[in-house]
Order: sequence, then C-alpha cells, then structure tokens
Amino acid sequence: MERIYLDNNATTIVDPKVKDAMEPFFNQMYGNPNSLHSFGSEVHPYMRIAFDRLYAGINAADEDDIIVTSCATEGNNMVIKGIYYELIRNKKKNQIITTKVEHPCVIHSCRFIESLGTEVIYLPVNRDGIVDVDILREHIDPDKTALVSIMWANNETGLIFPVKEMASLCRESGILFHTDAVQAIGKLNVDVQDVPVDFLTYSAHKFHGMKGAGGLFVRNGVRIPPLLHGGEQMGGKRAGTVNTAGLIGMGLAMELAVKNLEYEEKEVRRLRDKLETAILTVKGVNVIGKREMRTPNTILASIKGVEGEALIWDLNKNGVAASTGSACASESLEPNPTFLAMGIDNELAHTGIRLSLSRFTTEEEIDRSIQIIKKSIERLRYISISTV
Ligand code: C6P
Repeated sequence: MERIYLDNNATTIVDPKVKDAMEPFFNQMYGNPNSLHSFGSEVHPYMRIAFDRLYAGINAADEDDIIVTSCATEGNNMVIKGIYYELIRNKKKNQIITTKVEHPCVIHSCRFIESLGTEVIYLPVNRDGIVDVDILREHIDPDKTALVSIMWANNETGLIFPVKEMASLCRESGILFHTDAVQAIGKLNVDVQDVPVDFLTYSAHKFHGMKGAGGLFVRNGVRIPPLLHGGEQMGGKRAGTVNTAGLIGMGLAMELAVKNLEYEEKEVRRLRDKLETAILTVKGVNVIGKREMRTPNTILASIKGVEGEALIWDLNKNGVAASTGSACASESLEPNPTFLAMGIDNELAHTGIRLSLSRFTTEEEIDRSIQIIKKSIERLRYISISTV
C-alpha cells in the first residue's frame, strides 16, 4: 500500500536537493568549523552561503542577527527566558503578553517565568480564531509590557494572525515583539523589513530541511542573553558546535521555500481546497476558519460523532497519515486547546483532525485521500451506531 503523508505541519520530507547539499558534510567535510585546520576552515564558505540564504529568505539586514539553533522550541525558549533575564528579573518591566493558542513551547516557557513572578497575559482569539489587534491594544502597557509573543500562523488551524499590525503597534509603543513563524516560512511571504518584529523563530524541518536545525532572527540593536552558555559559537550568543549539515541544508531549504511560494499559493492551495470541498460534502463535517484567512496547506476539521483519534487510527490503517492537532500533544487525552480557545464545545473539541499538505503532495494522493477519508468517516459512524 502506497502511504499518503498529510501531516506536513508536524514535519516535512527533506527535499532531495537539500539532502544532496548536506551529504558531503557527514563523511567528507566533517571538520568542526571552529577548528583552525583545513577540515574546519573548508566548511566556512558553505556556511557563509547558507547564512546569506537565511538572511535573503526573510529579507534580514546584514546588521541583524540570525542565530542557528536546534529547533524553534529552543529559539522560543531563548526569547521568552532571555527577556525575563534582560528586562523582568531586574524589574525594568514585569509583563509578557501572548495568546491562548501558541505552541506549547511558548505557553510552557511563559508558565515557567510566571512561576518566577512574571505577569503573563494569554490573549483569547475571536470566533474567527484570530487575535484582534484591538484586544492587544487594550492590554499593552509600555511601562509594564516587556514582550509580546504572537505566532505568525497557527499550526493547528493554519489561521494567519495580523502580525504586521501587531508588531507595528508594539514598535510605536516601545515594546519588543516576537513572532513564532514556524508555520509561515515556505507558506507565506515573510519579510522582516515589512513587518517590524524584533525576534522571529523557525525550524528547518517544517520547510523541507532536516530536524535538528532552526533559526532565531534578532533585530539589530536588540539585546538578548544566551540560553546556552559555553563556547564562542554564534558570537557567544548560542554556544555549542553548530550542526553544519543542518545549517547548510536549512540555507538551501529556505531558498527553495521562497522560490516555491507561488506554487504553494496556487497549486498547494488548489489541492487543499479540492480536499476540503470534498470532505465538506460529508454530513457533520465543519472546517475551522475561513479559507482565505489560512495558510494554503492546512485544514482543521471537526467531524460530528467521530472521535478524532479513532479517525486518525483508521486512516493510518488505510494508508493516510493525518493528526488530531499538534504532534507534541498527540498523547494528551485533553480536548484540542485551540478548539476550546475558539469557543468550540468540549464534545466537538474531541473530533478534530488536521490535514496538512506540502509542495510534494500530488493530485493523485489527494484524490485517493478523499475516497479513504470519506470511507473512514462512514465506517466509524456505522460502528458507533451499531454499538449503541
Ligand atoms: N509543531 C505540530 O505538529 P520544533 O519541534 O521545535 O521544531 O517546533 C516547535 C513548534 C513551534 N511553533 C509552532 C507554531 C509549531 O508548529 C511547532 C511544531 C508541530 O504542530 C509539532 S508539535
């Protein structure tokens, strides 16, 4: 059975071009880039190219910093805990504002600094699943708010947040703004000249790079202490030997992601819409969030009377890989928190499935998925009726 992968918001296939570009850095050019001998120095030109691609990909200025991390979780922890040490612990400010629908690595970092005495405000989303700029405006306080951390696009719904307006508001108010852009890179145009963020994080494996490499953009002039102390790598801002293959692959993955934006916007969107339209014909299926407000690859659907987890297992048995939401929450028995934050009732919140495509998803896979998903829903409904 040919399996179909529709869980690209959890991770993506490494683009074969990216894999080829990384290959020499495992067995040939494997030197530590900080070593003085030729094994070390021969890696430098490739790292330079990778950094140039990372800067170009988000239109960062030469003076800005892009710190290579192991993943977005690390970058997000570094920003939130870093701001605690930079501005909150020394009592310059005492508040962070985020949202109820951030990824757990943001929410749990916020809870951690809350336990150290910081005030954290978790903004709600509106019925459309979006954080209103007005609600942010009501809550910010230039004397108190050290940081606003709001994602660019949600990993479960795909809903895109008004980060440009929110970052501009914070800039005017003298408040630092961080965005988790994990689900935006490769799906939307991400331009840090146009959107005045101070910090932006991403993970290579969400845009066809490898797992274990990520990036943290820090605007020129903004100070943040390291999370990892040690050697002088990344100018002392992130100690630890850099994942050279990961960085070199991430650079190319970023370049390809940007080159493919038009394809993503047209073709991936067309396939996503085809799948969505087809599953919406099934009674009791509802898709969260308006299409035009979502990233082009994502569907989060609730299916009345069908438990999300049961559907995932049935789909998996029939060759379709989907998820109930965030991969890292897959072992939780709690209802989907994004649904709850959107005011969707508890019962329906257990019925979510997320389907996420990539530029490697084919039309033939979508056509087969439609048949398989429809049959699975029918089968599970039949089982639940016949067992009542
Ligand atoms: N979301 C999902 O299934 P890492 O694991 O550090 O590479 O990425 C963390 C992360 C941070 N922010 C957002 C918005 C994300 O979507 C993710 C990863 C996956 O939705 C795995 S939990």
